[in-house]
Amino acid sequence: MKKEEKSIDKASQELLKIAEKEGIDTAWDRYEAMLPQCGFGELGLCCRNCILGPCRIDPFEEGPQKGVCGATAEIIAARNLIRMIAAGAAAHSDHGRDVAHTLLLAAQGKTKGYGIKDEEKLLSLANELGIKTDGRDKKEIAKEVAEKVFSEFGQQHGELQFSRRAPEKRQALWRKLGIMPRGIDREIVEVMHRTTMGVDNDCENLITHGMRTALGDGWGGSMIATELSDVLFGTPRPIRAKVNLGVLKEDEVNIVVHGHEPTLSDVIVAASQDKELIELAKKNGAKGINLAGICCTANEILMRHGIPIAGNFLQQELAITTGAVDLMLVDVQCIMPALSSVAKCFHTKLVSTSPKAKFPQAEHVEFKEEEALPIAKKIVRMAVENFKNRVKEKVNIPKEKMDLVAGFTAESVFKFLGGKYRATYRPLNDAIISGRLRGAAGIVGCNNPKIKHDWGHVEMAKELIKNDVLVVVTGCSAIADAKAGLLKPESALKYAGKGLQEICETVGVPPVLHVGSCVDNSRILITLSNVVAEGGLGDDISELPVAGAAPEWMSEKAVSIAFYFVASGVFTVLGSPFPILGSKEVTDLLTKRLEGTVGANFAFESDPIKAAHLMIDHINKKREALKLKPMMYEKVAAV
Ligand code: NFS
Ligand code: SF4
Repeated sequence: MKKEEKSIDKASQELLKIAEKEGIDTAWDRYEAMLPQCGFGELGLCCRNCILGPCRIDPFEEGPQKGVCGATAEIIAARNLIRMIAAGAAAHSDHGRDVAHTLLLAAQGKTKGYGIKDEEKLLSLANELGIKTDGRDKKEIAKEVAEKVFSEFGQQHGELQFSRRAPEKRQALWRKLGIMPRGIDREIVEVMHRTTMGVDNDCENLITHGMRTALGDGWGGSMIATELSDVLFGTPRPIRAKVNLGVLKEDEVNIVVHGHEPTLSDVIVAASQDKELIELAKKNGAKGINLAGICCTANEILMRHGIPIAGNFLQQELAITTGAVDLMLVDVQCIMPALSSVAKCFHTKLVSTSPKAKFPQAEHVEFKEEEALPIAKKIVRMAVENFKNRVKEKVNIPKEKMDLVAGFTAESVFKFLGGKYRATYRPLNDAIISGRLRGAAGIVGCNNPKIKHDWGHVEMAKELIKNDVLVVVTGCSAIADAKAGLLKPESALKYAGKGLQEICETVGVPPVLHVGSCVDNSRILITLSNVVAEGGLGDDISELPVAGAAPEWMSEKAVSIAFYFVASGVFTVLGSPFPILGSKEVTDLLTKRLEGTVGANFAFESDPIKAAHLMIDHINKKREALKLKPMMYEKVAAV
């Protein structure tokens, strides 16, 4: 593979050249070495769930069609898929649990480094959760909020609190279908039970429970992570910042934080601004301390502090390859085990911090919320002290960096659209109803060397905004678009259709709105519910002219996200198919029949332009069903 075929991003291309010269393996090389990848695995036809096996079903129908226990392709593919949902939901939800734990400690005054930043949000959450607020101390309220939220994880019956935010019609449908989540952990455990040897052997029944589990992520674990992070670290507001490897600085100590949980990254922001440590950096010959992020933890501190982003998932090894990173600290999720060997080629210190995620060759500095700030300072000091070990000749920082605006939320975007004094979705709904906006789309998820880096995200976003579809983005997708300049308000003039352009100009927002990390996909669910509640566009999410996509997905977390969107009624297109194509029945269920139950299907399409048009067609279909006006600026095709 030539470097131009690996990534559309110039900075990444440049570093891939250096990696090749220096003999450093990257994910692209390891992917090529892995080819051809296992066909059974790709199609979802292998099973290791018991030791009668491992078993595999022959897709050409010449060899065995059943596992030793008698499991068919249908059973095996569905079981494997919902185990992916369970893992993804567990990752998001455990993150949410940790944020709740931090809130509890902060409320008890047991932490160094955290407080309650958004009191207004704390109070509104307390009201929603039925917790008294009148005349009470905010710490007492926060304690009760944290305890209430904790109980949602282990709850055995009833319904998750935040599921009430969904339109009533949707809630009723979930109850009717038996997919209203009861407790976050309970649904995940039940996936493991149902998929162990000899339990649930009906692929439709398995997928149905998969949806319930995913809903427990989207309207449970992830939403808890987002809401409580806003309380603890502040609700984001529109903010300017910079993105790409060019944000690293030749003359400063460069610290890169990588992973997911804002509990760590937020306090590192504070430590990196510590006067004493900055003085120490200067004594060591650096001009200052420069902090940048990779992956979702980067999005967390970008949204709340405007900290620059060094790159997305496929740039983690490349960041170290610049030779300019003095310390990379990681917590959990999406951290390639390969990082330790790349770091060995440079002076870069790799520091792991979570008891849940250790790396044999990294230094481990365990992070504890109780001692957050002192630990963060210790790590920053390690970086400062490592600056002198940087080898000048090995430093290659690409020039590329791009301006962006981020920090949109379900609360702030539409405060914006409604003008300064009105927090209302009316203008957004009206823009859709009048045909100025066609609809909206969420593009989310990862990078994957199977698809040219960033190309899937950027081309899809461009095609959608060209067709007057407002785009909201999260995770590594947001970082891809940011690097391509799509998160600048000016990009509306360059790329957006006339209707969307008018809206962006009036309100001063970019045509692609960055709403946060992957757990912040919950902000999209809230936004969709608010749009329904505002009125004029039907009474369920499945009636809205909206669609979702994950063009470069790779993580199990993306499977859970995709499922909670579809189960909430949003048509969702994936760049790579789920590993289920070996089962005709499961494929048929997911791509054709789910619409009959939950009101939305999946589609698989690797070409981002074609995928965008699947979304546009879907949006048009929904506009027609709602009998909305024709698009304002669309020429009627000549007969
Ligand atoms: Ni989401 Fe974030 Fe990126 Fe994918 Fe990984 S960082 S939680 S999983 S790779 S978008
Ligand atoms: Fe094979 Fe069935 Fe055991 Fe899976 S559960 S490994 S298909 S015998």
